[in-house]
Amino acid sequence: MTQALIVVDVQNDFCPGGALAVPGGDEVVAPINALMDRFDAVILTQDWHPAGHSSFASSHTGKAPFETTEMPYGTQVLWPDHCVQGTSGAAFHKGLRTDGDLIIRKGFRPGIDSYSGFFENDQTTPTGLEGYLRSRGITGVTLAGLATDFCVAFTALDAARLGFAVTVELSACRAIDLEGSLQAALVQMEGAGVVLRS
Ligand code: VGL
Ligand code: ZN
Repeated sequence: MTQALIVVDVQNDFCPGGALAVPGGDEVVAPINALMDRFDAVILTQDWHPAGHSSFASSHTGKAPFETTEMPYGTQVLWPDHCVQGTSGAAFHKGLRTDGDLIIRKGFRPGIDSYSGFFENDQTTPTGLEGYLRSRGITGVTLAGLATDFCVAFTALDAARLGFAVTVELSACRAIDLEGSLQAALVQMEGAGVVLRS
């Protein structure tokens, strides 16, 4: 089996001091760097929003971060402004190895968020990652990065649905954990056949 490591959103805004800091977010850097050499391919995802993105609470009058709103594609959590294209918050953590094969950007369409590296939150608009993996003959993916309960989980669930063998390296992930979202994500991933490694 040809195996890819997918490194999810290890960016400054998700690390301590960032706009949407995930507790312990920077602790994933060293284990992820160490994992990279064990894979046939290394792909990094990068959350990459235009200013004024529709997933930002600041784009919705009367809304605060971590409240939700209804979008045409379903319920959307509203976030603090984060990972704005070209800003230091959108850059990868400075300690992260970026000598991977592909960087896939997501969340760049103003009206739609994209947690998964495969499909945007309407679950139909593709990023192109599936085609890349298939044309390289990759059949198994291992995921690590930020955040366990959002972008890692959505990417894992899409990968499983697409027929890839999926492992999540939990020790190289950290969660946001909004109102039980971590536990819910773990249950969903297990139900989808994702191997959760601690
Ligand atoms: C993420 C919320 C908003 C993530 C990205 O990387 O998990 N979470 N944008
Ligand atoms: Zn985002």
